[in-house]
Amino acid sequence: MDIAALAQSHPDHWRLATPIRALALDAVAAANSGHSGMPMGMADVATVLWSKHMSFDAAAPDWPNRDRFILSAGHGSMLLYALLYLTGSPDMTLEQVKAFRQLGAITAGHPEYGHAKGVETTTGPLGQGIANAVGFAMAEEFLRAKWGRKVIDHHTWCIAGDGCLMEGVSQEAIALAGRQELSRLIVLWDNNGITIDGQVALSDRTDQLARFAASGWDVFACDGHDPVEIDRALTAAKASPRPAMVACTTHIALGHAAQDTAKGHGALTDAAQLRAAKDAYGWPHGPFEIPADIKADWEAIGARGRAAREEWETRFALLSEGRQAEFTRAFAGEMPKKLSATIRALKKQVSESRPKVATRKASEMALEVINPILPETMGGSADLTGSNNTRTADLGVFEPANRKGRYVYYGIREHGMAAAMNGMALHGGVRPYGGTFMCFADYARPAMRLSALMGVPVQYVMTHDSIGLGEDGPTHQPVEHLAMLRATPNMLVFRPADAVETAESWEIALSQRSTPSVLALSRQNLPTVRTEHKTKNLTAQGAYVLADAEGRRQAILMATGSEVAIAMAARDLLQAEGIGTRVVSMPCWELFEDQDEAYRRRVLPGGPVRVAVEAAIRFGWDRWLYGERGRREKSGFVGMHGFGASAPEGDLYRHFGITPEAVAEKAKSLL
Ligand SMILES: Cc1ncc(C[n+]2csc(CCOP(=O)(O)OP(=O)(O)O)c2C)c(N)n1
Ligand SMILES: [Mg+2]
Repeated sequence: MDIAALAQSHPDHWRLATPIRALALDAVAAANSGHSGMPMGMADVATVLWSKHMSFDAAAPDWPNRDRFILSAGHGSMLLYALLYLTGSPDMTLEQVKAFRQLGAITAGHPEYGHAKGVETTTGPLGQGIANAVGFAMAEEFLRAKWGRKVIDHHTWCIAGDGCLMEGVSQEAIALAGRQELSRLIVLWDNNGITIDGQVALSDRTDQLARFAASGWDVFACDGHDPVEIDRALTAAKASPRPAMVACTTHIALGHAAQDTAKGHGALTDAAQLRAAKDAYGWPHGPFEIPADIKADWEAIGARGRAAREEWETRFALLSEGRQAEFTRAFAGEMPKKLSATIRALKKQVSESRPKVATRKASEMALEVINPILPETMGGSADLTGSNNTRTADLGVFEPANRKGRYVYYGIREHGMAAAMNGMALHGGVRPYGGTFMCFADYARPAMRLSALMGVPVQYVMTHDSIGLGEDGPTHQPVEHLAMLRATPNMLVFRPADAVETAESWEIALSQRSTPSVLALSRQNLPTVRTEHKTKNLTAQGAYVLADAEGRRQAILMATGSEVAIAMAARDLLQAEGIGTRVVSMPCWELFEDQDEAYRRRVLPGGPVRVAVEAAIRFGWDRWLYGERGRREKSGFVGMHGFGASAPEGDLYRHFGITPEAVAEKAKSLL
């Protein structure tokens, strides 16, 4: 690679691109860790994109109509930090760049949503960013149709590396985007032929252009170091009526001794080699030193979109006050005031009519009243619509012919669905929820984890939540999934017992602004256990006394979801023998943990024996059995001890010993 020739052929461009490379080298060297090669390879593409194509105003990183930029190859975080610093993003100071990867800095090792403004999503787990980008582009299509081009009308740009395209989730994302004809989505592939282990050819020979084209994309290619070619490719990609992929042929760690090698992927910290690379660029400046004229030119690029943003604000101000307030409410993730009253009315009706329905059906009943008053919800399912009960009457189907549709057929793509929902929620103005069988939380898990890590309020509707699903057998019966989900920080896991708790769970889940939720819902019908209407949302306390002991309290039965009715029946057996028994319904452990000591003590006083009942493994229950004033020798567990089996539901509950009789026996054996 003739660096001098590159520099001479387009000096104005070179002058802007070089400081990105220099900052990446300096920051990685200062941290003595990180990834230098990717920013050095993609600096030219990024410079053309940010200076000529991307619509943004660096001074207003929250402008709702900005183009979104997603660095899916998150290890190249210094590319993004350098761009934010150079363009003058308010919180990206040079001090922050110097503190790259240090505790408390906004310049985390991989871009983290919620740290630096301008970081649209957390990336680093390869493949997530490109799948998020699909969700961003879906949200844009929906909102453009809903609010009109004067309010929402922008592009979603994504830089993805070889690793992103190798990850399986990328195929789910690409196929979904192709089917949805997301013409505002443009993926720039850093085609450098290198990953950590060496050449891409070690493990892959995919024709990526053919692959994207086969999924319904328009594909383009350019020399990723030639600004004229890059500009031409980006212009063509923007004009394409389908999602576009631009293969940018680049050299990893351009100009460094490690160029075009796997060594160039990581931290290039050798001082002499670093100096030599800068010399090759014709960059005589010291570490972190950016000449004022170059910085000023970059800041002018950052201000390029100011007029567009101000015009947008003027247009927005012309909307009726009601519409402005509605837009602001939806983007802030606030619930309409009507939500509580709507849920209360449903609860009252349910506790009076006492239906015997599956909680997945109860969830549909809740969504039937929620969706009409919450116009920002976008529901969906990974090909289990009729099982997850996620589609309600008024939603319409989101597709190219109907961008106002609010129901997404994600196909059999749990991971792609979860990652797209993250993107939709992060875009703002949309409240996504999506369903699958709870067992397949495993397939969605990497993106679910990021919902929690980023603090985006996505709702996961996970039906068929135990052996209670019956004949489909152990492949479909979650046993360890509740434990896995409960172990995830910043995630609310609801396992409601009946239609009342299900409605309450939905109200709480939707009221979260920075916490995702899982609703673990039954396939099988369950009796209504909340037969007395209470206006208060009892699920909000996480656990509560559903039925108290009559006479001296000798036993406390703790249960969730479908096993609450079993605990109630066990209580009848015990009370008949004169054993005073309390039943505690525990629909959401996390919320119960949040209650104060006095409340927890009232629900779980010391003294009585304790039996936990849940058709899942025991992992986690010891917190409630031994902790909270409980005692090891006075507590027992009735639930699963291994995988399930294929049989009718009733036979399975008997086979695995999860019955009222077994619970009563367990309690008596501890007295
Ligand atoms: C899901 C996931 N697996 C593994 C990694 C570790 N990892 C980080 S970068 C990388 C190689 C990526 O190759 P490529 O996208 O081509 O990046 P380049 O080396 O070209 O910068 C790997 C394996 C990761 N970040 N995420
Ligand atoms: Mg690569």
